[in-house]
Order: sequence, then C-alpha cells, then structure tokens
Amino acid sequence: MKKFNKKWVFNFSLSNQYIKKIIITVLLLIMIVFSGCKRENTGGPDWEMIKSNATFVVPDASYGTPYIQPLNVGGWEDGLYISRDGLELFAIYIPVDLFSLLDAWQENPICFDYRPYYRPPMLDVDMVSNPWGCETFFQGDIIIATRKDTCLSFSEWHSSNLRRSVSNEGGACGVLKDKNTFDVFVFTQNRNDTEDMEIMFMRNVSRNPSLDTAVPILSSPANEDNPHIERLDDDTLLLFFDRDRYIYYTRSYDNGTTWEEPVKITHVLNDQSPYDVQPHLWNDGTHWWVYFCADNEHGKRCIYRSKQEVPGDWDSWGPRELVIEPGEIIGRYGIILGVGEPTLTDRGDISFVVIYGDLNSDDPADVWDCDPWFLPKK
Ligand SMILES: [Ca+2]
Ligand SMILES: [Ca+2]
Ligand SMILES: [Ca+2]
Repeated sequence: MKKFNKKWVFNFSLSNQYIKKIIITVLLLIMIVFSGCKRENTGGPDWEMIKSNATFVVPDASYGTPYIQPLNVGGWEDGLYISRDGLELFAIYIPVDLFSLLDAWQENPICFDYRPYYRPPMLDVDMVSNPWGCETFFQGDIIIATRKDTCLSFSEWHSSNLRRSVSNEGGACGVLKDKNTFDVFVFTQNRNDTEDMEIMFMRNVSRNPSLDTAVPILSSPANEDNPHIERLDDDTLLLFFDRDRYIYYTRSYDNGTTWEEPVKITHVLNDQSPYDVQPHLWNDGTHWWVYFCADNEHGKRCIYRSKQEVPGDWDSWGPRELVIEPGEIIGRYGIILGVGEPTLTDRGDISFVVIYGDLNSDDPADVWDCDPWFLPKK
C-alpha cells in the first residue's frame, strides 16, 4: 500500500524532479532572502500582507500591474485556464497546503492524517473516499468561476461538473464554438487502475462540461499532463502536452477521433526538460506564440513566451522572452517561489498562478499557498 499510495500521489502533479527543483530553490531563497534580516515569528503566515505586498517584474510595457484575483482562497488553486472570451476560469483545486503536506506525508505515507493541512473552503472536494480505507484523504477537482462581462472580476469559485472522487482532475482547456458551447475540450485525469495520468477529450460540450462523454486520448504508461488544444481548420486539431515532463505536439485530421504519433519538441520548450513547462498557445492575429514556465538564471520559476518562426511548423520556436518574473514581498512577510500556468484571453490578458509562503511560519501545516493572479493588457 505504501508504494501504491506514494506513486499515485506523486503522479498527479509534482514529479520528483520538480520537487528537487523546489527544494533547491527554497534553500537558495532562504540563503538570499533571510540572511541577516530574519523577521520575528508572529504565528502562522500573515497571508493578507504576503498577498498584498507581492511584487513582480514585467518588462513588456503593454501590460499593466499584476493583481491578485479577488476570488482567491486559502486552498491550492493551480492549473488555471481562462476561456478565450474571458468569461470562465478553471483550476484544479486541492484544499490543502500542498507543499507542506507532501513533505510531511513522505515521512509517514500510510493513512496520513491530512486534516491539519486542510485549507478551506473545501468546495465539495471529496476528502474522505479512498481505496485504502483511510480515515481521511486528499485529492483535487476541477473548479470553475464565471463572470458576465470582462469588466467584472471573477468573484467566487464553484465545484464543476468535472468533479470526481479519488482521482485528480486538472489541466482544463477548450476551444469555444459559441457562447454556450465548447467545440472541443481536454483535461487530465489520474487513472485509478494503472495510476498514471492521461488526457481526456470531448466534443461539443457545455461551458461547465460533465465527465459523461470524455474519452482518453494518446494514452501511454507515462504521465500525460498540461494539455493545450487548438482548432486549426474544420477538421484539424492541434494538441500540445507533456509526457513525463517533455513537451510534445500532435495533430488530429478527423476532429479528434485519431491522432498522429506525438512529436517531441526539439528546442526552446524542452530546454530544461524534464520540466513542468505548462505550454499555452496563443495567436496574436498574425503569429502563434507559446507562453510557458521556465527557470530564470537564479532558479526562480518565471513565465516566458516564444514566437513561432515558420508558419505551420510546430517545432519552430524563437528565443524565449520574459513575460513576468517574481520580485520580493515588500516588508519581508514571506517569499515568492515562482509564477506559472499562463493562460490568455483573446485580447492578451494573462491569468497565472503565484506560489508564495512564509518560511518563518511556526505552523508546519500552513506555510505555502498558490493563488490566481491577473496580468491585464493595457
Ligand atoms: Ca477529483
Ligand atoms: Ca498515461
Ligand atoms: Ca490559494
């Protein structure tokens, strides 16, 4: 059970490689940020001050100032996707302090008591059902927020129709057909039999789709994650995704029934592979871009973008350009570990996640959080 449980949990989101990068980053940041200027312990993190004093570097002057989206909550909101018209926001929600939980859980994986790590609201995420008969559990579901107009903020998360017990679902991404319908839609799911991750695909579904018609595509024993789907013409779909943290692309010429053998990207996007790149395709009206996550020279996770060099060639990416880099938290209330999960509206507004925490927290079950932020195009 120990092996089964451990593998299952790690498969859902964080590879061992990623964990190592995080640990190294944390140690570096401890050395840099807290050398000679340690703040006194004042209990758990002052989340309001951490979140309101976080700063970022945005080199492109066509963007405004990043701000936290008002619907943010204490649990872990990750894997964002905003519909192109900007009216829906999806995330995977895990109502725990995920990093603190994983550290502690590695020490004692058998029927771990997850309750000290719960961070409400629970948003109907089933934290009880599990195949091992344990008293408590943790897993993630896709949640959804809607707004009637892009001049309004998203105000509240709700559980989505993609909610499912035991397994983790995430990586939602769709192509809109009209104001009520996604033409095609993908998300990821942990298999409960073989334990690895796979991409689920469906056609012609509502804007809060259910699991009913979802079928697995491109399945392999590896972990498929971070899918991004686009329609290229009446019959052709394009899918970017990662397989064990290497980025691939594939096309379907029959609207998703069959897919060509995935091609591994040779440069730019896989420069740091195996790595959690989180590719997001976006067209500026003339050119295709990929927005993605990568480390800067200081080992901090940043968002970059790369322009397609040869039209129609999906392995033809120009040098990466910085989009947003974490700065300090003014007042030293905590540190920002990184930014990631870029997702763009038609007009170029970016939703993304920020992971930050307080290394001086004296509550080992409340150190880190992951929240949705917004980088508006001017
Ligand atoms: Ca689930
Ligand atoms: Ca798989
Ligand atoms: Ca959060």
